[in-house]
Amino acid sequence: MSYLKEVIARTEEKNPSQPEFIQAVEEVLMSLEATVDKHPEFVAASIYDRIVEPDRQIIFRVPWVDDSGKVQVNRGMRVQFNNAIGPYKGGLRFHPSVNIGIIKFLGFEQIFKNALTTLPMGGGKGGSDFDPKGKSDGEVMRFCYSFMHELFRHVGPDTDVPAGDIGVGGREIGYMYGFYKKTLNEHTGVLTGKGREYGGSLIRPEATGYGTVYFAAEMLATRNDSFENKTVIISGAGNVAQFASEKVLELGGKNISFCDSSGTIIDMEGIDKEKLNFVMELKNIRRGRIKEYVEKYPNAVYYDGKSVWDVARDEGIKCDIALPCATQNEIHESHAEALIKNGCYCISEGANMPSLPKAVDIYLENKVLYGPGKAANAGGVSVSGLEMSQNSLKLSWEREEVDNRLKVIMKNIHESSRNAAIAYGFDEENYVAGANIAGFLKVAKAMLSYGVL
Ligand code: NDP
Ligand code: 2IT
Repeated sequence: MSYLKEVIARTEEKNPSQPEFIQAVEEVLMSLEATVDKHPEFVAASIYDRIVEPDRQIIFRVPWVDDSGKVQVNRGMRVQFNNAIGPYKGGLRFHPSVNIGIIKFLGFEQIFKNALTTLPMGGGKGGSDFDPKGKSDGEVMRFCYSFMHELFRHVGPDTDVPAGDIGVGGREIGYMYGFYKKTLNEHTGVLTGKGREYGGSLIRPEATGYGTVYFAAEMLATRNDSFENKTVIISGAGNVAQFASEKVLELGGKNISFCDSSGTIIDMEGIDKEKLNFVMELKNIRRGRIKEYVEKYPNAVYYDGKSVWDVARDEGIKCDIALPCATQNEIHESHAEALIKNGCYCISEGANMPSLPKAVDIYLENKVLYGPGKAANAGGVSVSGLEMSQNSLKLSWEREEVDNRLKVIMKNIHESSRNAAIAYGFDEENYVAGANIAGFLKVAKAMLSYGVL
């Protein structure tokens, strides 16, 4: 058995019932064989075994009172995975499916993603099995206060800086930041994704979706191609999906889909600015379901209970580019095969680990331009990093300045992934290996400098 397979086997044994975490570890380590040969010092210092073990995991009770006066109890958690290159940094996810294995997979991915951004940020992730869906603003507020009532003692602007993820947007960040500020009597950049009025950065809401499209544009440019006149399929209907759709439109492409966990809409005429504004209002203000899209735009079709990828496969829908922006493991082998058969040749992941390993194999075998999440969706955390910089400087930058920095960062991530792939003997278009190697090397070298800690 190879050295890294042994590391994976040990990790599996120590972390039973955490399939998403093991999947993420396997995906990263299986790209790193070449680093074992080139860097015997990493093996000597057991860097691989150390990097798969979080620095610490905090799990806590979150009690709160619902609108009927009943006491509810959720579980909160924060995994501070690795701070070799900067303070822990990563989102908070509020979704009923959240468990420690999912938070560890996200935290592990975050280490390498953050290293790729060129900014000094370590990896962390947190969240709760709380479901914000169907809750009143008051209930969400009381939950967020209770969550922060414990989390505040573990985070800080130079220690650990959480942000949003699924189920955590501007509203939730506002409640949590307010509670932190009041508790510590301190206005510091402890969270990112804050409102503009109290220290948030322009472009942070847009950053993940825009960045995913910028990354795809970089990949396309290597083949003298662009978004112009391309048909695009997007999954999800939340923060990342909405702003990916906006940027696709700006670059001359046509997005034809959105979905949520209830179903999918397909609009073959394309989702223009007016329709996108409707989706933003529906999802962000009224907090409704995507199904309502077809009531407003009857030429579109709603598929109940099906993901975008199911619909694309079963209806044979053609597209050039796919941007998965919903959740992990949404694209299975049969979806990947159908996408390629129907003409898709570029996939850029706004979500974290949306493609199952078999689907990734199919992309690579078919020479699809494939940007894995840790590279393609790094725009969000990058602008979080820029929000931290602005908070430290006690300044705020203009929209253009932040957007230009975001573009440069996405370009750099694309280039460093490509260069690492070439340097370690992979095809230049193997962004999976390239991103894993480039991210890993930075963190591993920093860990080595500290000795055995
Ligand atoms: P949101 O909560 O804003 O939106 C999530 C969207 O995905 C919703 O439409 C939701 O539908 C759908 N979704 C979530 N879970 C499922 C599921 N199990 N099955 C089907 N649909 C689902 O989250 P974001 O847009 O912020 O996050 C989307 C993805 O992007 C996640 O993978 C996240 O980790 C990743 N990401 C987010 C970043 C950010 O800055 N926000 C940064 C980098 C990555 P429903 O409303 O029905 O739940
Ligand atoms: O997965 C991610 O990169 C995020 N949810 C954003 C993290 C952040 O700190 O902005």
